[in-house]
Amino acid sequence: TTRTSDASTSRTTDDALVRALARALGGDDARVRTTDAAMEKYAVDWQNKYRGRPLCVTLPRTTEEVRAIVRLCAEYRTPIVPQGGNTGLVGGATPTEAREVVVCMERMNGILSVDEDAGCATCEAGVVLEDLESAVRSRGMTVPLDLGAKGKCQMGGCVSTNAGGLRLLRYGSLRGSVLGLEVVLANGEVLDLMRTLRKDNTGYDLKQLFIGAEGTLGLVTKVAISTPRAPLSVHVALFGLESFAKCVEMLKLARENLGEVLSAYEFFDRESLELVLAQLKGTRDPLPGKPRAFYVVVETSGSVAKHDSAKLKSFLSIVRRRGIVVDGVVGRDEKHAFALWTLRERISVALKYAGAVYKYDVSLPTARMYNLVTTLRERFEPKFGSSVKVLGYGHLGDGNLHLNISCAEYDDAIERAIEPFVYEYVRDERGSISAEHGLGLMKAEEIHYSKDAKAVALMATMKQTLDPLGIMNPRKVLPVAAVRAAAS
Ligand code: FAD
Ligand code: 2HG
Ligand code: ZN
Repeated sequence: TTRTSDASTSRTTDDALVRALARALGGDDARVRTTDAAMEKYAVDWQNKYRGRPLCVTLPRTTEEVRAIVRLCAEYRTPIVPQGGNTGLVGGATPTEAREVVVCMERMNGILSVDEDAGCATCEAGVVLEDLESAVRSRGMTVPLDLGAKGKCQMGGCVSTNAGGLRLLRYGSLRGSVLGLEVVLANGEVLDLMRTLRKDNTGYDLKQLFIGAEGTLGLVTKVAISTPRAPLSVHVALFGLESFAKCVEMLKLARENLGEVLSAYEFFDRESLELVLAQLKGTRDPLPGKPRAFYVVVETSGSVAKHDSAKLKSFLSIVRRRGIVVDGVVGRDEKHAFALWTLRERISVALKYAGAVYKYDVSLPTARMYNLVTTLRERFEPKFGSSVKVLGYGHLGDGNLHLNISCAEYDDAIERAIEPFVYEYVRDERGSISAEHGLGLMKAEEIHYSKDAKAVALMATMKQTLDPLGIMNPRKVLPVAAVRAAAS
């Protein structure tokens, strides 16, 4: 255990730590927050589902200050919760009840370099994704990552969750795009892996350990990322289809016929569209008339508009001729394309407005992906009727389903109907219980559904090596028992 059990000793120690942290951050009250009001936005997650009671919230400005915080927390055996934009969906950035020190990176938001020749950028971990995108866009480049939370999520948070998002189909995962990292380790040392090389085969690729580690192995303080040329021509089309099988059939045809210009292939079901239309002002049914069971957003990105639109046109005529799509619409201009994208990108925001939501982010064999949604609907219908809505949408081109169960309030009976059923279903399909959001607090104890015991034990050994005191984001990612076993 990292904390003493005696309450008064514990309080005295806590006070001493807070005072030491305040000194380390130059006595700036705004950067070591201790009141409930000042800590509120760091104590609760984006969905309002997870809440903790942190000892304090620290807002370092430099790597040196991060080092000082980590060293003090190690000295006082007090857990650290790294936090970026706090948009994570699995409770990974939320403190627990254990009086932890939140280290929020929002003040480390400097863009350090943008290199057009090499096609890469370096920045501090607290840079907001959209700010980095604007900075590189002005030089004709783009960040190979885009997601609905771009206005708030930070580069350090995205790296730490290995966020996937809407461009993964085009640019691959962050594991390929991140070129370098600077990390403050649990003992307060700085691990300098800040290179911008495309190729570097000197030993183990240590930065990969921190990509997707959800703050359990160290604190990411700087990021180097490749920034490809921004596409000169972008087209967006939205299709209405009658069955999920047709969405899958069309994906194959899109890969075949759009080839190198295909940059996104996203789907959502009618239930998702209805929720967006009901919850988000200014949204309109893209294909008014007969409701379709499924919608697919196809995006192309290339360098010659004429060439790309000719390809899209020919693709449209193929899918129409074969009776795969019922109808569709092509974005007339940037504004229209943006409106089409909104229908897909803002489903999670609409869900948040609609009440409580149980979220599952799974990888499954593409062709059978939607069976999980229909199976759950059948499970819910007799018991809960229409009070519980089951929605399916996601990154179809990446085999990633977002299964969301929306209801008025969180309810144990509903949760019991979902879990462990969903996890067992995914295990039996040899899928993954976390395609892109991570395990965080929500799924730390469920990792065994996707990883065997040996893999989990090896992860715990790595955790023990890098964080022997167990102060880096405890109870996240790995089961408590596995971490304990590795420590003994
Ligand atoms: P946080 O939520 O603050 O933290 C996430 C995790 O990383 C936590 O475990 C935290 O402890 C750790 N962490 C944060 N910063 C650091 C750091 N500097 N060093 C070490 N650890 C750190 N995800 C996708 O993959 N694809 C999507 O399409 C997508 N869309 C989203 C849309 C919306 C509207 C929302 C709200 C979320 C979405 N997400 C998506 C979830 C996704 O995980 C986050 O948006 C993003 O990756 C988290 O960044 P953040 O800065 O908010 O991190
Ligand atoms: C998306 O792709 C995000 O929209 C969020 O990953 C998914 O809220 C969700 O379940
Ligand atoms: Zn997603």
